[in-house]
Formats: sequence, C-alpha cells, structure tokens
Amino acid sequence: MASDLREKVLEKYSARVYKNRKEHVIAIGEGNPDTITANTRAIPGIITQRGCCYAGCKGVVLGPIKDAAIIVHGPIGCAFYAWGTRRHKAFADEKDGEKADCYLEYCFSTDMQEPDIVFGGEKKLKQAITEVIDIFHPAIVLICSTCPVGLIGDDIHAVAKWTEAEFGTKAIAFSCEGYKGVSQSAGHHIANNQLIRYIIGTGDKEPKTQYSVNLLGEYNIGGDGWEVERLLKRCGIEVVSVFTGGGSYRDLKNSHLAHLNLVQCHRSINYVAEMMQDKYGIDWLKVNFVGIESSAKSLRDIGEYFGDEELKARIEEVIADEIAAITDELDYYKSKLKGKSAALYVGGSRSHHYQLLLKDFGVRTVLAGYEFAHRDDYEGREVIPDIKPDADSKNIESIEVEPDPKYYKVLLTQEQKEKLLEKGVALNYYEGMFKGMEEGAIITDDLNHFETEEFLKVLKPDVFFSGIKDKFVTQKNGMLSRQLHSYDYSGPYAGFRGAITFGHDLVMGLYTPAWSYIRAPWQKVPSIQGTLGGE
Ligand code: CFN
Ligand code: HCA
Repeated sequence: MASDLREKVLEKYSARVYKNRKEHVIAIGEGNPDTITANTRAIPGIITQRGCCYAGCKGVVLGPIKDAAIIVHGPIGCAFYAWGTRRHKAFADEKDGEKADCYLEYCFSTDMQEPDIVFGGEKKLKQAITEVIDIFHPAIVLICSTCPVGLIGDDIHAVAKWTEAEFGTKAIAFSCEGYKGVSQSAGHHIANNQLIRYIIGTGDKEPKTQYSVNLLGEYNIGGDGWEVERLLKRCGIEVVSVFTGGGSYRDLKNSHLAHLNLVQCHRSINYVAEMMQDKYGIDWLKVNFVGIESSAKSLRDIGEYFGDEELKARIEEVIADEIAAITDELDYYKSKLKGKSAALYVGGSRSHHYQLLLKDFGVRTVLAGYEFAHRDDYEGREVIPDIKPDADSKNIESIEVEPDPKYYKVLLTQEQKEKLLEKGVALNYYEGMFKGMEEGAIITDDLNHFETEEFLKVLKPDVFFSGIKDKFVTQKNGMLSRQLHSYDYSGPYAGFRGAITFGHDLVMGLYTPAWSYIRAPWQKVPSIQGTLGGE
C-alpha cells in the first residue's frame, strides 16, 4: 500500500521533521486527504532541490527576453549561473531588413568584489550601465540584484531612475535577492509584477488578425515554444508575444492588445493572466502543449473560445494531419514503453504535464512532485461562481463546474460569469496534480535528497524524470534518469512531433545496453583467484 511505503520512508525522521514532512507527502486514495501543504520553507539541514528567488526572476522569467540588456548586480557566479545553465533559445528578429538586437549570448554583470560590499556598489552599477548603453544602445536595461545587494542596501531602483534621466533609456530594477521567499516562485512574482507595471500596455501595435493570442508561461526550453507557435500559426492563430521564451520587449509591450491569453506554465504566471484580465479585459485559457491528447484538446479549446466555424474546421484539419504524420512512430514507441512506470520531480508544472504525455505512451506514474508549487498546482483551481442572492442565478446554475469549498476558489464578476457561459470553455481553470493521479501513487512536495533515494528504492520505477542535481546519483544506482528541465539538450518535446522525440529519447534511454555494465565485473564473479596455504 502506498501509505505503508510512505511511512517506511518518513519513519526514519525525528518526530519534528516527520510532523513537517508528512504534510508534504501524500499517498493517493485509501481515504487519504487530497490536500497538501506546499510553498513553505524547506527544513534547515535538509538537502532540498529548490533554487532561489534570483533564479526564478533572472534565470527563468527575464533571462529569455532577447532584446533586453539584463545586468546582474552582484558577484559573478550568480550572473554566470543564470546565463550559462538556463538554455535560452531565440532567433534575432528582423527589423527594417536587419537583424534586431538579441543579447542572449552576453552575460552582463557588475562582478561585485569585497570593496563594493564594504563601500557600496551603486557606483559600479552606474558604470556598468553606462558601458552597456555606450556599446550596445539597448532599448531597455533590466537590473537584477543578488543576495549581497539587499544586505548592503544598494538602491537599484534609484539607479534605474538615474539611467532613464541620464540616457533616456528605459530601465527597470528587480529586487530579486536570492534569499527572498522560500523558492524560485518569489522570483517569478517579482519579475512578473514589474512586467505588468512597466512593460505590458506600453506599446500600440495592434494584432493583424482577429484571432490573436499571447503564450504565457512558455520558456522555449528545447525549442518547445517554437513548436507551439508553429502549430498555432498552422491553425491561423496569431501569436502576439511569448512570455518569455524567445520573447522580446518589442512584443511584450503590445501584449495587452491580443485577444486571448494562453497559459502553459500556470505556476510561474497565472497571476499575470489574472492581472491582464482585470486591467485589459483579456480572458485566459489554461492550455498544455505537452502530450498528444493535451495538445489536441488545447487547440480545440482555443477554437471553441473564438467560436468561428472556419477556424474550428482548420484546427481539426491540423490535428488530423499532425497525428497522421506520427502514427507509425507513436505505435512503435508505445509498444516499447507500454506498462513501464515513472517518477517525476521538477519545479512547478512539468511534473503534471509530463504525466499526460507519459500516459499517451502507456507509462504509469508512481510518484510525482514539485519543488516549489503552491497548493493550487496540486489541488487544482476551480472557477466558483460568486453566488449572491441578488446574482443572476439562472446563469449560474448552468455553469458546469462543481463548486468544492476545499479547492481554490475564484469568485467571478457578473460580466465574467456571462462571458464564461457564452464561450462554453473552462476559462480561468486548471486541473491540479491530484486529480490525474492513480490510486496508490505518491505525491511529494519539496522532495529532498534523502527521500528521493529512499522512494526510488521502494517504488522501483523504470525511469526518474528530474534535474541535474539528482540525475547522476540515480543513474549510478542503475536507474535511467532523464532531465525534464533541460530535456538533456534534446527537444522540442511539445506538440505532436515533440511527443515522438520524447518517446524516442525515452526508448533510447531505457533500452541502451549501458545498464548491463552498471554492476562492476568483480561484483558478479570473483576477479582474484588463488589458493590459500601455498599448495
Ligand atoms: S521552464 Fe518552467 S515550467 S517556469 Fe518553472 S515551473 Fe523551473 S526552470 Mo527548471 S524546468 Fe521547471 Fe517549470 Fe514553469 Fe523550468 S518545471 S524548474 S521555475 N520550470
Ligand atoms: C533553476 C533552473 C532550473 C534548474 C534545473 C536543474 C532549470 O531552478 O534555477 O536543477 O536541473 O530548469 O534550469 O530549474
């Protein structure tokens, strides 16, 4: 039983740690709760896999904005980390027949040293900004602070104002010191709040068509964003901006003029969708382009939202064509993968999305968890009509959403309610990890190194999907580990074609003869032979 396995791992803890961790590790079914404690501080001393606030702000959300000069104010290691380890892919746009600015290959930093910590680093920051503007003339400068900056109190916001006054170049500061909050998630918020405040809504370029969207929470890992854009374009849907994979300041500033927001990674961005709805009246729809069924459903939901019969027919044609093109390979990979089992542990939304792709291949998930997700990512986010005695109850009754007080509630205005009914698609809604998981599986929030090793020992999945920190420990123990953060530099995995690349990589990993060499020869047969006693 899953709860027994859970106990077997957690019982090794002291009473205090046990009490904490049991709220974060849930066995599905068997009368267990389908609520979880999440987004709390990791226990000091435990080896968590989480990253920091700076990683979430600079590394994840801002890093991919290709035409922004992003200056990291802090010691060089932090700048290198967010530049070198996150795999930002982008093409430089064309502007007036020439290649427009793209700074992704550069790493701008103040490289703070001890004297800057002692005497203050603002002078050095101003110097770095002056150099960047002199050399590159960027349209926008983004300043990100790392831990020491917050500790010594450099005022990066004042420096941003100074930049605008001195050079007339737009500049935004992000106080994303690594120690803030409990994980990367705080950094997503800091980045996104500034985007809403200073960038979104500042452009005036209207979309060219009546079916235009922004792609929110798509960071173009392994080229996923490109694949999704290709699919949307094939269907005749215009992509105004992408937040932020392969994205640009040039496009983000016009994003408020798009007709609909599509949300891929809800964890890092759902609140931007929410704020854009409040501020600009743009509806948002949760999509997921990881998985064959999920991709088809997402395209259909978009068609349904716009409600145009021609668009819907085109979407059906594209789905049929994309599926026909992969059927043979899909069948082959399915035949190799059916019946296998997997464990997944990544940051905030992929551990759920990839379960759906695995299902397409007949692979079962026995354990899944998030590093830094919030409760809604596990428990789901339901749209609950704001039922007031004076509200239009006739409309409310026909909304097909089960109100459940346990789940996250979203109260809608009358206008939003009407729109929801009119569109017939589940707006402002996403399913949490709990609902898709089978009885007997285990959910782990903020899984640590000890639990990773222990759970893998008892559950024995065929593959563990995770990140760089635990990949090699897993593989040295004889179990395949594929990185879901970086796709082990393969990809794209999104969409229909991407699913096949994923299937191929997984089959390759599982069936490689390398696994037969995991046990050293002397563990199987004695390697020293001789006789005792000198006979
Ligand atoms: S690209 Fe995204 S999909 S943004 Fe987020 S929650 Fe990280 S960097 Mo690593 S791969 Fe991961 Fe998600 Fe959203 Fe990436 S699962 S941990 S902060 N993530
Ligand atoms: C981060 C970035 C990361 C790390 C990946 C990993 C990414 O959290 O700072 O641990 O393998 O995707 O690059 O999530």
